[in-house]
Parts: sequence; structure tokens; C-alpha cells
Amino acid sequence: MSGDVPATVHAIYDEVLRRNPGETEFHQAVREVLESLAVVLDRHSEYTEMKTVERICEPERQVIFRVPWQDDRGEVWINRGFRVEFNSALGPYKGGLRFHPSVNLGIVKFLGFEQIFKNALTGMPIGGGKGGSDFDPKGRSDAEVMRFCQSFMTELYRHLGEYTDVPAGDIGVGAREIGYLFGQYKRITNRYESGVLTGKGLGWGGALVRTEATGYGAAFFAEAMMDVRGESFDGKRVVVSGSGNVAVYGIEKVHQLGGTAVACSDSSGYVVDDAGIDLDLLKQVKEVERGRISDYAERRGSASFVAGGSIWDVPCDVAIPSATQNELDGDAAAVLARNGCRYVVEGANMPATPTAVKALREAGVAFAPGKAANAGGVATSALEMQQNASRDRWTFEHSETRLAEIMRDIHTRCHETAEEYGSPGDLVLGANVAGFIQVAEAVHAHGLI
Ligand code: NDP
Ligand code: 2IT
Repeated sequence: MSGDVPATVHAIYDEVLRRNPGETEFHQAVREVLESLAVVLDRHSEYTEMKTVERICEPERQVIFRVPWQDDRGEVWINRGFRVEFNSALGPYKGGLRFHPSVNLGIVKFLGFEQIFKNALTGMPIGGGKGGSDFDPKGRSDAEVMRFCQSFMTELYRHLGEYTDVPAGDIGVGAREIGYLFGQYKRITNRYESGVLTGKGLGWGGALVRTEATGYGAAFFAEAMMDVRGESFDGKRVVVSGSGNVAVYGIEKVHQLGGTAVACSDSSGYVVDDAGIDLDLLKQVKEVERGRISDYAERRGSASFVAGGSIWDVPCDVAIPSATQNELDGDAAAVLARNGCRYVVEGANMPATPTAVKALREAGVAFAPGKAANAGGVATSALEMQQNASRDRWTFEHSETRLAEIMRDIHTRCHETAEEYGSPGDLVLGANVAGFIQVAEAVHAHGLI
């Protein structure tokens, strides 16, 4: 069943499969980490004796709840809400909420599991968690989104707290939703507890750079990878999938660093714009009008829209998949490599399939896993918590400098750990091993819990 998983972790993986049937994305995320950990278990027998890996694979708490709400016509809808509090060894559970019709327990668990190691890599005091709902905000009015968020928080609030569990945004959850969620939390608890959610509005406890952080951070990470190879973004063609929060600010920073983003997408198709994506227009279409990427092509002479299809067919030097899990498969990876792509940097969580990662490695394409490359978002959430706790407010420049330092540090740590464990250049192994050891040490210090 577990195929070529190394023998040392074989039994652990089989047990994860047995205990979590049908949760394919969770299996995929666990397997990828376990494949990196065999070398660690060889050096640390205490992790085997104390079943440290097994404990980390089991969430500390999983909450599933009903979310009833009424649409503008009075029709009643029942959605399902989730919060998986995966690991609190390093700090309060921290991780986003995703509102998307595809959300199920397996997806929330894969995201929560990844979040544990990502948060460790940031060096900030945050544990790992994730949540969300199968609610689809697309096409819903503000009033409907508000009613949904209020119902969702009416159940979730009892599990949250600035020292307990601190959600933020993810797919389908941005500043609007965080506002409604915060309002309902405040109303129920009668506490203005700023640090209970991150990604808040700038006028009421939010932090500068949080909006930009994930995309900017991914671009900084890519720059660090290029630096090691004596290269830079200068003159590079970049393809960024998605056109949401991560994609838009990834493109912005790519442009500032000297690259040109020539394509982006949404779930209906992709646009190619050889003149370079016009960011003002993209923000107008996606952020202000909440429109579709095809609207961008209609208003931009140099752009064309391709319905459906694969954005990875567009030749580029750098690919930054920033939409969703498993959006870049083995065939797409082969096409990218054949077209001369040299860097693939995950802006999204687990966008490249295992087959894609293998194909990229074999083709000599430098690859960065999401848990390292997209950690800038949650790292800046931790900076927001820090500002809330001290009732302080930092400038954009100061916060961006912190973010850039954090991303460089994560890259250095992954790079050096990969060398130390005998796999130079393998940032997947570097990220998994560095993140795991940090969590495992804290788990040990806290005793058998
Ligand atoms: P948004 O909701 O802002 O944007 C998501 C984008 O991805 C949209 O363009 C959306 O298109 C597209 N997309 C979503 N689901 C699918 C799908 N099933 N198939 C095709 N396209 C899809 O989300 P974010 O930008 O915040 O998140 C993008 C990725 O980055 C996710 O993997 C998320 O987990 C990850 N991430 C986000 C962080 C953050 O701070 N926001 C931090 C770290 C990682 P459409 O509108 O058509 O659905
Ligand atoms: O996947 C992620 O890291 C996020 N969605 C951000 C989490 C956070 O708490 O800022």
C-alpha cells in the first residue's frame, strides 16, 4: 500500500492510512514529510522510542460543526465547518480558514499538517492549525457572506483565543470575511481581543504588509534561490497561477525585483500578456470588482484569454503556482522543463503533485516547497500578533524588511539542513527536516502529552 516509502517510516505511514481512510490529500502531505524523515530517525533514536512522529501525525483536536444560514431570498442552507488544531508545541494553533466548496476533513488536515512545519520554519512562536467550510462565497452578496460568517463564528468562537487558536484567511477568506468573523467574536465574548484573528483591516488592528506578505515572501524566497546560483529576477519571464491574494502580490514583487509576470489564471482559464501583467488592471478586476480573469483580457489589448487549458503550457523561466493543491501535475512539469523553466516556487500549499516534484528534480529544475516558500503570510500574521500584543504599529518599510529577512533565513535554514542531511539542493528535505526537528524538540520538552 505504501509503495516506496522508506522502511524506517513504513509502519507509521501504513497506520496513518488505516486511521484516516479516504483522506487522500492528508495522506499525500504526510507521505512527503515521512519520506524526508528516515534520515532523521536514523540519527535520533529518541524520536522512535517516544513515537514522536506518530504523535505529530495525530491532530491534538478536530472540531466539525454545522453552519446553518439564510440567503437573501430566505432559503436555508446548511454548510459544514472545520477547525483542526493540529499541534501546539511551539505556540497557539495558527493557520488560515478556507471557504471553498471542495473543503473536507482530509483537505483541512493536509493544510493543518503542513502548517505545523511551515510555522516552525518562520522561527515565530506559533503552532499549527487550519479550518474552513465547504461554503462557496462566489456569487454571494456581502449580506449573505456576513450571515454565513456570523453563523460560522457562533460555533467556532469557543475554541479560539489569542493564546489558544488564531485563525486567518486562506482561499475565499480575505479582509471582508475576517471583519465579519471578528465582529461576531467580539459580540459574543464581549472582548476586543485583537490577537484572536490576523489579516484584520488596517483601521482596526490589522498590520501593514499582511495583505502582501505571502506573495511578496514567495518572490523573496525565489530571489534567494537565484542568489545561490548567481542569478536574479532580472529579465526573467514568470508564470503565476491563480489571481487571488497570493498571486496578485507575488506578481507585484516579481515586477519590483526585475522580472516580468506574463500569465495568471483562475478556475475558468488563464490569460497570457507578453507585455507583462498590468497590476492596476488586475487589482481592479479581481479585488475591486471581484470579477473573472477573462474580464482582464477583454480590457487589455496585449492579453489573450485561454478558457480551460493548462497555464503551464506558457513558456517561462520561473513558475510560481499560487492557486490550489495538485494544480501542477507530472505532465505539466515535463512541459515546463521542456520549455526551459528553471525554478518552480510553490506559492500555494502543495500545488505540485509528487510526480511533478519528481519530474522537476530529474530535469534539474530548482524547486521550493510551499511550507518554506509561502511562509511569509503566516510569519507576517505572527508580526501582526506581536503588534497587537504590544499595542504598537510598525511602518510598511519596517514590516517588509522583517519579512524579507525571515524569508532569507528560511531559505538558508532549508538549504543548510539539506546539506547537513546529505541531500544538497533538496529544499523539500531541508524544509521537512528543519521544521520537524524544531517541533519534535518542543514536543519532547513538554513530556508525553
Ligand atoms: P484566493 O481565494 O485569494 O485566490 C485563490 C485563487 O486560486 C483564485 O484565483 C482561484 O480561482 C484559484 N483557485 C482556487 N481553487 C481553485 C481550484 N480548485 N482550481 C483552480 N483554481 C483555483 O486564495 P489565496 O490567494 O489566499 O490562496 C491561494 C493558495 O495559497 C492556496 O493554496 C492557499 O492555501 C495558499 N496560501 C495562502 C496564504 C494567504 O495568506 N492567503 C498563505 C499561504 C498559502 P477562482 O476564483 O476561479 O476560484
Ligand atoms: O497557508 C497559510 O499559511 C495561510 N493561509 C496563512 C495562515 C495565517 O495564519 O496567516
